[in-house]
Amino acid sequence: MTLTDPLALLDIAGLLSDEERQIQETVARFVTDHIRPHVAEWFEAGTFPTRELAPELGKLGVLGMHLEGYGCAGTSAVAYGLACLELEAGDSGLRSFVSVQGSLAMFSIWKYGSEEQKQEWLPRMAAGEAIGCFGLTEPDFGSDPANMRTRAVRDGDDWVLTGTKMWITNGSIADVATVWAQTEDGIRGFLVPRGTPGFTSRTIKQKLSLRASITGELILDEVRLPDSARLPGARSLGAPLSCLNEARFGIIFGATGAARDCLQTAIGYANTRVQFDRPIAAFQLTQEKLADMAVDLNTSALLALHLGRLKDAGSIKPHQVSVGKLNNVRKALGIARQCRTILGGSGITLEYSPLRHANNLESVLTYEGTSEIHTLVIGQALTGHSAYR
Ligand code: TGC
Ligand code: FAD
Repeated sequence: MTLTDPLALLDIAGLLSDEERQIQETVARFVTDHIRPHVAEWFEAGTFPTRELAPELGKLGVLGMHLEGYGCAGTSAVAYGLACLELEAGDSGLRSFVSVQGSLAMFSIWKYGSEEQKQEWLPRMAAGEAIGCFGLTEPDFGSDPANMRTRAVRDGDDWVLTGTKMWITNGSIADVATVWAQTEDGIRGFLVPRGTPGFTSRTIKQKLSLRASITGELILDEVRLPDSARLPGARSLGAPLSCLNEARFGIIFGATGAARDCLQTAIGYANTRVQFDRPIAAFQLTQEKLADMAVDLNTSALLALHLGRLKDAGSIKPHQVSVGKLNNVRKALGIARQCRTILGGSGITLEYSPLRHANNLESVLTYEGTSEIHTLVIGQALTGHSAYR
């Protein structure tokens, strides 16, 4: 007997409901039909066909899928996680698009927006007709957003925003940006529609990672906005950080999908590649690699599922999300690199997925809180001491 799916080793699918399995299969089919045939080409060209794919992803129902109302599907957190797993098995850039749209841009409006803001943006964003981005990071403040320089100053009834946001997924194509800025009263969030005078963006080029994803810089030069553009419910740094919990949660599952794709590819290759008159899969050293990776992959998937169940029960804590993000991305990156070794020279081309995934996972290790930051979050939970500054 051979296992075609390395996650079958522990029969993790047996822990899912019929509905969860169905959603996972539907997303997996979408990725097989719409993403796998093209993704290497997009990666090589450094492009992502956002405008074409977004409505398709909207029809699939994955944009803001775990949110209730406003055209969103309102699925469980586990179902959302499984969708992320299948999307990232295709490419981290695809999962990034869906994470940023649903868990950062839409979630910030859904959680902190006014009823008018929700009505204006959420249905169109769920359908993939409008694209959002989330601007927290700045050129000089990544891990430490509390010190951001972007300022929003009151001028009569308006706000005037000035500052720069860096490394913003979908930044140069988004129809609306959720922008976080310092005010006299602490950090606040603003919705900045594309075309607002003083608001410009540019695409960041020459990336070696997450090439099938658009990453941009936002420049706000005295952007004047009415008070109705402010997210009324967002009153401190806790607001953007709470959005990060949502996207980090998706990454916990997503990274596992990238790792599964690598391992599946490596097992397939090892069974057909013959050296010294035997398939390389028959060598003990190869089997040790495969077994170690399968153990890591399956424990990552169990951790993801456990955290998903906690989230669905409404009891998940931010430091628990950090455990999942730290472990599962680190393990996925290790698996992707090890799978590349099994592919030998063929492993350095785009014909096979592991090195593409490994390159992508370098970004995933850094964004949404670096591995060092998540280590410190866990350290603080264990000791009570904050060691960031
Ligand atoms: P600190 O004093 O600890 O906290 C400030 C306030 O925030 C609360 N808080 C949280 N609330 C909800 N969820 C969390 N995860 C939270 N973490 C903290 C905290 O309780 C406090 O509330 P209050 O009421 O007392 O004011 O803040 P700090 O300045 O010491 O920083 C803590 C630290 C380092 C953990 C935080 O700054 C951090 O997470 N830094 C990492 C930044 C980051 O992850 N950036 C991500 C940008 S978005 C992105 O990367 C998108 S990639 C998307 C893609 O393409 O998929
Ligand atoms: P820095 O914070 O400068 O960190 C550099 C190094 O120092 C890291 O190893 C870090 O762990 C370490 N370090 C920092 N502080 C400490 C400390 N206290 N103790 C120990 N080590 C420390 N941001 C958004 O707002 N929206 C987006 O959509 C978005 N998309 C992104 C897409 C991509 C492809 C990438 C690469 C990034 C994206 N980001 C986005 C930004 C991302 O969140 C930041 O890159 C990340 O938070 C780290 O910030 P930094 O790059 O400024 O690194």
